[in-house]
Amino acid sequence: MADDPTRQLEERARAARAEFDAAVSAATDAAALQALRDRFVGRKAGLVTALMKDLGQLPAEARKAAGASLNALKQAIEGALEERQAALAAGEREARLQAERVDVTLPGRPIPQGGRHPLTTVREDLEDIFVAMGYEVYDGPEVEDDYHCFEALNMPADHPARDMQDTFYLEGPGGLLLRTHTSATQIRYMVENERPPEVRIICPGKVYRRDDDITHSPMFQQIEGLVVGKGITLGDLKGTIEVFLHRLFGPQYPVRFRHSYFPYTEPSVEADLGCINCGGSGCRICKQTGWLEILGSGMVNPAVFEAVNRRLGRNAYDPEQVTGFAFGLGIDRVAMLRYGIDHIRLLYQSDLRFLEQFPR
Ligand code: 2NM
Repeated sequence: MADDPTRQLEERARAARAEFDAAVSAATDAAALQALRDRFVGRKAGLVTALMKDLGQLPAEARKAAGASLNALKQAIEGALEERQAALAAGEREARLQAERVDVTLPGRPIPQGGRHPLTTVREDLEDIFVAMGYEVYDGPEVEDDYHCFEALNMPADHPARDMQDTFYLEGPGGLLLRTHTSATQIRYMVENERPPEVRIICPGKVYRRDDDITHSPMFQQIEGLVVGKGITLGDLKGTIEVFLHRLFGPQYPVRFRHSYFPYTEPSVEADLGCINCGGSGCRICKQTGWLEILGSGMVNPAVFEAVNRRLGRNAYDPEQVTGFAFGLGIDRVAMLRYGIDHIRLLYQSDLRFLEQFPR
């Protein structure tokens, strides 16, 4: 009986099944499952495959039942392998979901809220005041040429006023430089104006000078205004400046005008405001004078109109027909006065400890 080949085959099948059952639940990855597939049902060396090959040695009457039983074993093994593979895949997926779990109930990370730079706030306040008076805001390039920055403003190459506006020159052709005042842009506007001689503009922007101390920076910001037309007078200038300063700082401060000199205006007038720090009694801010120098201004020098006319090749701004007034002030200076800032560099260091002190 022990030599009965049918019994022997059944015995080998049982042993294979027992070994497989133990091994399949121990397999924990795809490689282990493939090794089991090779060992039990592999085409070349599979144990069950070998058993099937040995069916031929059985007596014919036993072959059919044994064959069916081996087929069932093969199917059971393949089914178990697939099941185990699915279970491993499900386990991996579950582990990944757990690992990548997001707690949607956690509070959000706050996004730091930015705010307006004090220079932006002041520039926009200035723009609002003049836009309300009918002015157009006009931008121009910071890189300019000698004509727009100096020559048209009645400052020929040997003019001493150029010493106060020493600037930065670009290398290369064209004689380009960084503008020292936004008047350069006002000249540009007059040259490019489609409806001369009527002008009512303000030009805010960055300007550059060879200057560097606690109240001066090599780059600072200016706003300049220009009004040109028939019958514009010094009275218009004074009224405009007084209304402007009262809207900017408050109507409680006195405004006074002093004579001054600029090559591009005649007469030239500086405007002072009663000190907003001490109310006029004298302090460190107003250098004990009770007054703050706020802006320079004047009636446009006819030489400026003539320089523009020469460039245009026609008498678009006829000095016999039109007059104008202009003014300029530093945005940095207004910001320093308004917020009590004692060093101009604070405005350009992007230090949040400084910037966060300003209203959003
Ligand atoms: C100032 C003071 C006085 C000024 C003059 C001109 C122009 F283009 F008409 F010639 N623009 N800006 C001017 C006059 C600027 O700033 C302190």
